[in-house]
Amino acid sequence: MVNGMANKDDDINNDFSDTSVLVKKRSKLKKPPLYKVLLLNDDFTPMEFVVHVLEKFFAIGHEKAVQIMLTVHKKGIAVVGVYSHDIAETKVTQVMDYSRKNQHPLQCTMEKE
Ligand code: TYC
Repeated sequence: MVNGMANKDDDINNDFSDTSVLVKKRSKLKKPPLYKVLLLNDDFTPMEFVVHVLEKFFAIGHEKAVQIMLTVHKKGIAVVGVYSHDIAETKVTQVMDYSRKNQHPLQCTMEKE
């Protein structure tokens, strides 16, 4: 109360003693899309090099790296990680550049989840 006068809003608007229900609006913010980074098999890249790549660029431990490499070797392709667009793009570029530098034909791609 100011100057001995009641603010009309206190009575009219700031009063939830009626039967109204407050419903929280659903957020309209969308989650950013995620991208799978995929490793492809070929007949020439050494198995040890693929394991090394998985350890170096994807922070995957040795045993898990061997397991993923063998999945690609047997099935032709495997997901090695899921990331935001820019991180996935960076991983693909790092693998492709490093493989080319070491003269291996290893292929890495990304696709929207
Ligand atoms: N197939 C390869 C070999 O027999 C090994 C390999 C595994 C290559 C996974 C690529 O993404 C790959 N040497």
